[in-house]
Amino acid sequence: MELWKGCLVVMLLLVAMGSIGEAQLSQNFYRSTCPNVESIVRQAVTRKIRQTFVTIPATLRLFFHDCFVEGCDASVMISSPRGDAEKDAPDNLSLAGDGFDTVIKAKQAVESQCPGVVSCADILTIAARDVVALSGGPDFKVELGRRDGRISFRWRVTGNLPSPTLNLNLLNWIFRKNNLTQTDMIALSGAHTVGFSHCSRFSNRLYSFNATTRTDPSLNPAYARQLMQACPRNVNPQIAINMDPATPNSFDNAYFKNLQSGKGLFTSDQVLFNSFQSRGIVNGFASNQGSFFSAFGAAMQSLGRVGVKTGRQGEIRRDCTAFN
Ligand code: HEM
Ligand SMILES: *[C@@H]1O[C@H](CO)[C@@H](O)[C@H](O)[C@H]1NC(C)=O
Ligand SMILES: *[C@@H]1O[C@H](CO)[C@@H](O)[C@H](O)[C@H]1NC(C)=O
Ligand SMILES: CC(=O)N[C@H]1CO[C@H](CO)[C@@H](O)[C@@H]1O
Repeated sequence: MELWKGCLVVMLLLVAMGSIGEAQLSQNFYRSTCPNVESIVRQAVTRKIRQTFVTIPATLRLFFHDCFVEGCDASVMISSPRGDAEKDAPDNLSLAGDGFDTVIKAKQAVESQCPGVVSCADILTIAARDVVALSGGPDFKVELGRRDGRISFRWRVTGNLPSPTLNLNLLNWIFRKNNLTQTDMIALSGAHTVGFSHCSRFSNRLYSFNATTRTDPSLNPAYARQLMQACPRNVNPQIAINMDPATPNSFDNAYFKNLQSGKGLFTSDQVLFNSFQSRGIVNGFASNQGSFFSAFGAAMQSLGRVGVKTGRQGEIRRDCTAFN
């Protein structure tokens, strides 16, 4: 009898400890501490988009890069005088300043109403959802309660972000490492329906594909000519082109229709249609925008859970670009 009681007490204790130690994200995390956080961020993002469209792709990509390196913890936001922070990695050339600026402005707006309460990681998460919703995409729910990280190193980026030359197996592997499925990976790649790419990221497909073929034969020939015109061999490295040649300014399922006609910009885009294993999902998203939108919302929620710090881990940064 005594033994039974003892066991029960120990079990209850373990259950209680589990629920304390494992703080979780939730949709209404700031219900009592900053109830208007989502409308404050939405307003700041709307204002920023009116200044420049680049806000949309820049913020969305910033969220992806933040989550895949060190988890969704705003580590990518840290600026460093020595050039050794996460944002200083070679991939930074492509992280447009407007994404950082969006988060900084939204944080200022939030701080003026709820000082010291909302993490930069959560503000980036809300802003990434908002830019999708404000460009014609789905308006999905986000989970909140992330804490900001205390680590940001350039060398920690290496190998964690997918390169545009990856094949399907490697893409699946790198997303799987982040608890994301192949369907998540394909839906998230649909983010390439907005935004820009520098010529250097795909010029190998135009001029130096392999020993026998100069131009990647899986490129639509008319599209290949168009790309060569926009990106001649010795192009200015600053030049960037629309990734979705059909509807570059709206978040829609045109990306998947482009893949069906050989107009995927990167190898990592086109391979989603060219591989038998993933083609069915691409065709599904191409023929039904609603199914793409719901898969994208679900995948963004899973992306937003990657490596998060919660409870008493990390900190609530005052300034998103510096540790407290
Ligand atoms: C599947 C693997 C992925 C690869 C290999 C990849 C690669 C790239 C590359 C090379 C660029 C061009 C950067 C430049 O030259 O400026 C780019 C742009 C972009 N990517 Fe991805 N990406 C991937 C997945 C994602 C995901 C999951 C998202 C977000 C959910 C995303 C959002 C974007 C956006 C919005 C841009 C445009 C950025 C801008 O215009 O400033 N990408 N991506
Ligand atoms: C070059 O690519 C083409 C098309 O994928 C392929 O048929 C050919 O075998 C490749 N050649 C070499 C040398 O890899
Ligand atoms: C993936 O999920 C497992 C189990 O929930 C978790 O322990 C792990 O930390 C997650 N990995 C990432 C990168 O979030
Ligand atoms: C704008 C910016 O931060 N550029 C840096 C990107 O990273 C390279 C090194 O990889 C630096 O030399 C640039 O200054």
